[in-house]
Amino acid sequence: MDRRDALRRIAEIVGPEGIVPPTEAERYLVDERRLYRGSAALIVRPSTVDECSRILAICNRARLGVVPQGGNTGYCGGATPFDAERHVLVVMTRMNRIREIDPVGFTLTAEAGVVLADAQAEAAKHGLLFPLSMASEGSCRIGGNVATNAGGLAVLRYGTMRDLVLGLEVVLPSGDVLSELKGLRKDNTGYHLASVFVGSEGTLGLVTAAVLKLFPRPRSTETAWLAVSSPATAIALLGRARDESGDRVVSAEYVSRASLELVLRHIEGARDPLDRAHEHYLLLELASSDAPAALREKLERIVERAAEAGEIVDGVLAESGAQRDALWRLRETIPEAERREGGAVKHDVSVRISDVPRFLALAGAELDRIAPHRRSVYGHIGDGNLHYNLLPPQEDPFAEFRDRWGAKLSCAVHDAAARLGGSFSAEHGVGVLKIAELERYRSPQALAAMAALKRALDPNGIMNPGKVIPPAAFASRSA
Ligand code: 2HG
Ligand code: ZN
Repeated sequence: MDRRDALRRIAEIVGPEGIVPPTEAERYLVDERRLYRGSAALIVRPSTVDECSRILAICNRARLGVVPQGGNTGYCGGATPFDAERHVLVVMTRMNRIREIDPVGFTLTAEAGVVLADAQAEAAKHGLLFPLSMASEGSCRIGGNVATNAGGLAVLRYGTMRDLVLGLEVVLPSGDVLSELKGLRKDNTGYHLASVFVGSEGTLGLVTAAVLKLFPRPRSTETAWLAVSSPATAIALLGRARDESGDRVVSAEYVSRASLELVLRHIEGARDPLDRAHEHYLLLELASSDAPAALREKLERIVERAAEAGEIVDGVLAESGAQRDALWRLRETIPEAERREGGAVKHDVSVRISDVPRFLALAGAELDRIAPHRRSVYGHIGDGNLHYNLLPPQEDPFAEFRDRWGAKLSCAVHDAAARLGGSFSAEHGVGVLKIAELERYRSPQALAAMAALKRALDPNGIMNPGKVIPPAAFASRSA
């Protein structure tokens, strides 16, 4: 089948409602961070699994690339098409049905285009919790969460998306539909195929639906904004809180003074909850099915003991839902504040939790040798995952700083993580942005295994071409 013929047939399959006209293409072709401006031969929004299956079968025959996209909130260009002749961008937003909720089995079956916040709200309607949570939850979609193995703010307690997926429905590159939506808690019948697709960033198949794990909804939540003497004490405090609360900690987010200052400067209504400035903060949240007073008492006791041990220098406990929201806003708007400051060279590293202080010392010393910069360090310290973001010295233009120093600085940050056995991408994935890092930091054995998997499931290389797998590892036959 020739290219034009294939594109015409795909357009017929989705019908006029499923075609994105060129006048509306911009929002799908430019990524969240505005790092890339892509191009595609066709942008379609299918509305059924059957349509997806027929589209992929045609692309496979005509050797057209298929680029899946959910909410387009990714950080690494993984959902951007890059070929105006041969890439079909498949936007999943019309497939947004919640197919089933099973309150006895604690599961929810959602299509790929369901907005994360809508899945959370549906669970809440039934008195249940879907715990995946992040600043982009109002626009990111379940399919993208699966494809990138999304992390976010409650991983410490509930795990990443991989831990929350019980099964998937996936359209394979051939157009065949792999349907594994049984929602079983136990099923050791050969390979766990869903796991292969979680985090594969659309390079192996098109995720169309997922069975997700739900949890009992906590009856009480307590939140504290604590100034700590160092990141090491933040970790000690987290250990204490987990232990003394009976493992009720849901989130432990580190915020450096520099990051908070960006928020105070750029985010309307943001104010420092403490009277004096401190270098390091921990946003700690506990949740449980205890009565609210009991959980509050637990948190107060933890804070008291931590203060006695010198771990906490100052702090506030949220007294209301509104205050809790205000504290979270200080953490969640850091990326927006960085953007308004002019931009940052961003990193998403992880190390073992106990190695976080060593990582900070190693990376800091190395960066000081390379170039003058400002650091905005924050993130999910409870997962050993920090966003170690670098800004130019005040008044210097960001673009110049990025072009001159970005690559060197990033290499130093990633090398520091690698020296401690850490990761260069803890939760944002690889996409197109971090392929060189994948080649540099993952072992030849791991790269070969990934390429073998790719060739086995997608022999014509049509799925999200040019993403994740380094071109050298998958040289031939790609779309
Ligand atoms: C967060 O934790 C996100 O806020 C974004 O993962 C991190 O913008 C960033 O560097
Ligand atoms: Zn993050």
